[in-house]
Amino acid sequence: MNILLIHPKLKSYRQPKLPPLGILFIAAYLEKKGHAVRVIDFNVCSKNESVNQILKGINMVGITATTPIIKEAWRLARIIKRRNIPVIIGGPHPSALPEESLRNGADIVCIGEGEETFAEIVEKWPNISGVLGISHLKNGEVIHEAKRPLLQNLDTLPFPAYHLLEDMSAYTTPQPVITEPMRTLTIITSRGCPYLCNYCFKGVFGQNWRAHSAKYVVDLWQYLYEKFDVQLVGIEDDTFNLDYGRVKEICRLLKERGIKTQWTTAQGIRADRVDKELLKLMQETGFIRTGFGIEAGSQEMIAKIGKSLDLKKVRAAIRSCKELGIESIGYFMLGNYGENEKTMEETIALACELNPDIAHFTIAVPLPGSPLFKTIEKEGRFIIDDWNLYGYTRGLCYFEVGELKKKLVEKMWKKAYRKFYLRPRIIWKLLTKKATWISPGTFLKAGLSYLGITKN
Ligand code: B12
Ligand code: SF4
Repeated sequence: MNILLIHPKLKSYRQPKLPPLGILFIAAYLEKKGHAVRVIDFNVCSKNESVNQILKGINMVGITATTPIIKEAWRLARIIKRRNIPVIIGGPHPSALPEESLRNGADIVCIGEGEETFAEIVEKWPNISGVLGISHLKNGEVIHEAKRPLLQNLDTLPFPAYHLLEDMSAYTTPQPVITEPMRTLTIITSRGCPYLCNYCFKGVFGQNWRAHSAKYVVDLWQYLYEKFDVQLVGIEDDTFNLDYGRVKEICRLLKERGIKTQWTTAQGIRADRVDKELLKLMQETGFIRTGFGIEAGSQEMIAKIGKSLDLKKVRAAIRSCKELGIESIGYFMLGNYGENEKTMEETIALACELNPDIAHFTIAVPLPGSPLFKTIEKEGRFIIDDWNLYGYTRGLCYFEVGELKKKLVEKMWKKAYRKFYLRPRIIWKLLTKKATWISPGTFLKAGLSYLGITKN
């Protein structure tokens, strides 16, 4: 079959441009089964093709979607369906709310991991009843087939089909504003997470952490380094360092094979599963920057949001990064359930005390399917219902509950950025950083929007 896989354009705000790994894994799996696959990432697509040209000879289309791109996915699905081509939508958002996508243009929704599911749909089409892990319409009625068990051995998956990316040079580093541009590709080395943060959606990869072996990871790394001349590898795992021994082994293999890339763990690593020795080893293999998901300013609030993280270990991890010269990014969240002005002040104070190189403050987003969403449904009030606006970087408040009001949360968000960044030593640090001057316009724009002076 000729299959087209699409990553819809994110239109409502700016984000780093990273390869759509979900559909790249599916593409590789389908290619291995003998199908011809094309991938279009509308976030970087520069070709000027008509819809007819794009869809010529295509037998089936798959579209990936998170919440802020789901409406664009539906728009594309409706255009494609007018040509009688079946459309499957998958990814986190439709996995949480499958019926909604079936009512808006999808023939089938894939819930959870998509490699085996998509391959089976292709094989059985149009007799898809009984395919595990899908929802579909039968005579206008929604049918939810049984769940598909998660893949047990991730190493059986072929490498994501990076070779199908139409313009590899268009992808940015995970932190484009603060990083000098260089050939970057991202990888994901594990799936699932055992923690229980209330704002997180876990309906795709579940609760059990499954990882590619160190050998698979370094084979992939070497492939990107040698085949595509990658200079920076961005690890996008939720919890890359859950297994301390695996990280050590990855570093050992990187050294042994002489792979000379820089690398980062921008999504964040667990501060409680890293120490100076490991960070040093990582640094020796090109590791330059890491994020830490800290989220709240007191141990009590951290417990309330289900995060399970010892702040003493966060302090130690950031101290080690500073001592070694590894750049650190602190992720902090404001306006989560159970917060008030005092707890948000504590978060801002902790950010200033820890003083990572970069602090990101986000307002809690009740992602569909997350525990937070369910709590707000029961106890609070959603303020924003347009999925296009669901994103952590906007500085918008999404819900009100108890004493937690929109005005307060948005005020605290602006205060957080101003308090953290408008300190002389931080301004000096930013102004003396080479990356600031590579694209001063972008830097200024981002700065003004984060300080609440302009819109994102
Ligand atoms: C890297 C990452 C990013 C990167 C960008 C990724 C990209 N290329 O667009 C950045 C930092 C820019 C980012 C931004 C955002 N992200 Co993000 N991100 C991730 C992260 C950590 C990894 C994504 C990834 O590569 N996964 C690996 C691949 C293999 O998994 P996958 O994409 O889910 O694909 C599998 C299945 O979903 C399914 N599938 C996917 N698509 C399709 C399509 C078809 C047809 C089929 C059959 C199956 C299928 O099969 C795939 C293989 O098994 C995930 C968490 C996670 N572990 O997945 C969060 C996650 C996807 N992000 C999330 C969110 C909320 C966002 C933002 C809204 C936050 C923000 N900053 O504003 C934005 C949205 C941006 C956008 N363009 O959509 C949520 C999404 C929840 C939701 N309801 O949509 C997640 C799940 C985190 C979480 N646990 O809450 N993100
Ligand atoms: S936010 Fe990160 S640590 Fe928390 S449950 Fe989600 S993936 Fe796990």
